[in-house]
Amino acid sequence: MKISKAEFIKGVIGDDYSLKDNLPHIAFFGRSNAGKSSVINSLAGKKDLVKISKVPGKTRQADFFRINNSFYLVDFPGYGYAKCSISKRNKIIKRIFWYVEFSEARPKAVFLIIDVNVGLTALDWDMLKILEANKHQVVIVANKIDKLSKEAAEKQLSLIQEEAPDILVLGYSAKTSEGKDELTQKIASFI
Ligand SMILES: Nc1nc2c(ncn2[C@@H]2O[C@H](COP(=O)(O)OP(=O)(O)OP(=O)(O)O)[C@@H](O)[C@H]2O)c(=O)[nH]1
Ligand SMILES: [Mg+2]
Repeated sequence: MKISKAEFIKGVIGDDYSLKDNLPHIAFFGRSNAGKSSVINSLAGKKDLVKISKVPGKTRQADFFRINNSFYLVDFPGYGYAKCSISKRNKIIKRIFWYVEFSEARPKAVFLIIDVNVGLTALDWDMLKILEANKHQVVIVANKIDKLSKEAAEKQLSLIQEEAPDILVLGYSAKTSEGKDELTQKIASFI
């Protein structure tokens, strides 16, 4: 698959994840600042399909992007942003959990974006557990590999893979688009 068309369709704040066309969803979850929005931009080959910012907590709603008129990439707000109020953080986490557990718009797969330098945090493990309990297909995308040397990136990726042996871990860089073909093919395999 090649991504030839990417359009912003809808930003959802409440619990309405239903979109009339019934196209499949692929969800992007992860800590704030891990690079979810940047990964979507790089996959789409568009610099500002999704707004990103140096200030964490940029994505406030679940943004639905229709790809090639055939499926959605869904960019969720990040969890675990320390400067966000506790009630706001809880709201975001509740919303994500609701989507994962109860929404009719069940995603075909969830791509958990992490920072390759940070690895899997306690909040990521909470998320992985709830995803597993609800039998979701999950792929871990270790983003920002451009920040490490090739050797350091490989070492860090194998450490993450050892920690989560049952889940595919892909290295990625939203900055250089390294890993784009592999990630695109993986997404396509779930559609
Ligand atoms: N070097 C490098 N920086 C990246 C990469 N991906 C994202 N960034 C930077 O990381 C910061 C956060 O990126 P976002 O895409 O906004 O992260 P997010 O996960 O969508 O964050 P929230 O919307 O707050 O949940 C920005 O300053 C990006 O430029 C990458 O692959 N390499
Ligand atoms: Mg974002």
